[in-house]
This record gives sequence, C-alpha cells and structure tokens, in this order.
Amino acid sequence: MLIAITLAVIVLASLLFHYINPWHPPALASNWKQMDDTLTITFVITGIFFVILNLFLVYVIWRFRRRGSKATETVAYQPVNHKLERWLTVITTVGIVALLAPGLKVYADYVTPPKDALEVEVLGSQWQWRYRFPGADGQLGATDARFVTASNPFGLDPDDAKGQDDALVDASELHLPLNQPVKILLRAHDVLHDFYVPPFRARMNMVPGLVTTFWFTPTQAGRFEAMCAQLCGVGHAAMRGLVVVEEAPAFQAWLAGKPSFAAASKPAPVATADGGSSDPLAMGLAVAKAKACVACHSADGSAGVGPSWKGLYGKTEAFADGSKEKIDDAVLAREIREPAAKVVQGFAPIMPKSELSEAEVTALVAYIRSLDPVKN
Ligand SMILES: [Cu+2]
Repeated sequence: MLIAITLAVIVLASLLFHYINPWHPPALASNWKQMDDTLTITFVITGIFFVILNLFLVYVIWRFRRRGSKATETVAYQPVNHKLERWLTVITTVGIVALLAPGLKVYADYVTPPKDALEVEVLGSQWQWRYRFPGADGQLGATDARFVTASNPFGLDPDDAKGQDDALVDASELHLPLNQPVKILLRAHDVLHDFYVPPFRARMNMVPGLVTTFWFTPTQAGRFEAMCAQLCGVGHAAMRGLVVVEEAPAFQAWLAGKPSFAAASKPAPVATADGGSSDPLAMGLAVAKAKACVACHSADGSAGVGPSWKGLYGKTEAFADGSKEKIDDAVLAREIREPAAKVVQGFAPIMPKSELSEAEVTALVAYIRSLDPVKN
C-alpha cells in the first residue's frame, strides 16, 4: 500500500511541478515554432501515458491488495491473451508514430534552407567561435584542413578565387540581419562542438572533418547569447558567443568592417578585433578577446581555467616543475608563445598555442601589466 501511495504522490507532485515551476524556455526569436510544437506533442503524449500508467498501477495495487491473513483468492494464470496484445500493439504503434513523425518532418524542414538564405559559416575550436561570410560573389571559398595555420584559422584555400573576398570574423560576436533566412554551415577544428542559441530553438553538432548545416530566420532584433552545447574540454563553459540581430543596413555596415580573406592574409601591421588601434592597451584587450584568452583568464581576480591576470604581473609564481619566477614581460611573452614549456603550479597544461605576431604579444603583455596599477 505504501508503494501505491508513493506512486500517487509522485504523479500529483509531477503535475503540480509542471504548472508552478519557474523555469520556462526563453521567448522564441526565430521561425522555429515547430520545434516547440514538436516538444509539446512529445511532452503531452508521454505525460498522459505517465499519469495513466502510474494511476492504473495504484488502482491495481489497491484493488488486489491482500485482505486479512488468510487470503483465499487465487490468481488466474493467463499466459496468452491475443486480444490484449493486439490492442497494446496498435496503441503503442500509434503512440510511437505520433512521437516520431512530427520530428522527422520538422528535421527535414530544418536542414532544407530556402533559396534566398544568407550563408554563414561558424567555426568552432577550443574554446572560441569564428564566423565567415561570402563576399560579393555570394559564394564561400573552398577550405581544407591542410591550409589551417595561425594566420589562416579558417583553412581557406589561398588559390581559390571564390574565397578571396570572403569576410572573416575572428571574434565571438556574430551579427545577422533581421527577418532574413540564414543558412548556417558548421565546422570544428579539434573536437565536437555545438552551436546553440536557445531563443532560436536551433542547434547542431559541429564535427571535425564534416560540414553540418541548418537554417533559421531571426524574427526578433536583439542580442542573444550563443553557447557551445557539447562538452568540449575544460574551457567548455567559457565557450560563449553573441549573436546580434539587427536591421539590414546596420548589419551591412558591421559586415563591411570585416576584412576579406585577401586583406587578412596580407602581412598587415596587426589585425585586431576592433579593426586596429594605436593604443597598446586597447589593442592588448582586443587581442585577448579575439584569441579567446579571456575565456580562461579573468581580469578581475575571479577563478578560471587559467591563472587570473589581476595581480599576476610582478608576482613570484611557482611552476609545476618546482621552480619559481617573477612574472615580468619576458616570462609573460614566453608563456604566451610556448604555453607548454612551463606551467603555473595548480593548473592543467592545457593552454593551446596561438601564434601571435610580435606586436600582438607586446600589446597583450602591456595589457596584462596594466591590470596591476600598483606594480605598473
Ligand atoms: Cu565547444
């Protein structure tokens, strides 16, 4: 009887929780209301069966409980009941079809973009986002893993004419035009990632060696957080991006400020996320953001995957090999260039090597030094 009461309480509590719980998905900001509808269908069907089956069990436990110490009822032995089996088969089939069919239909729509969709490539790597738009020719250039270098993170084929005008966004912020269908092409450098913007109800795994795709139309202007939805390593939680949906003219103005592949591959002074700045501190901060250093190193002393930069400069730091060093320009520059050479004690040797130019290293070191005005 205790089991029957417990089951009844679980059913009641589940229903109650559903109606009063404070967690709801964020407001829909894309065309994919079908995603919500599919979830609702699944939820309603499984919810109805959950309630019916559990209450049936409660009834059976109560109805056929043992009465008194000398129970006389005998149990009927009925190994086969074709009629019941037929009914269960039919009901289960209908239930499974109702659960699966809407999802198949929506998925087919989800990977079939309209013809006028704007193509955008999203490139994931540990632990940052990059984006690429086709240039005036409307076509993305060919890529290959063998072309990937620090100065060509997208791995664009230097000999492909179509790629020369591709606009490259070497930062985590992506802008998209409002009410324009967008075809997202996803690639990953290293491990599985997953580009996910919850209000768009759209996401897809990014698989090294493959290009995966989906489409959506942003229907609300605003700023939406993008996150990686595959556990992709120790910096996973910091793998965040931003999608800014705005009117077409504002989007075009933003896109016009992004360098083409041809321009980016010319030996330029310094390519920074803010489009180039002569202020070394601003440049250092821009480098820190563009190279995703800030994903692991905080500037305010809060704990992160790597040592915080606040108070780091001038400090005597212990290293995993047992040595101690005072953090100065030379040590910082070495750590940036060869992160695996010496690792600060208490931290995992996981910092990826990102080849920065001399000017970028100098700017980054100046920025880190500036975070400690006392010792500066
Ligand atoms: Cu990731």
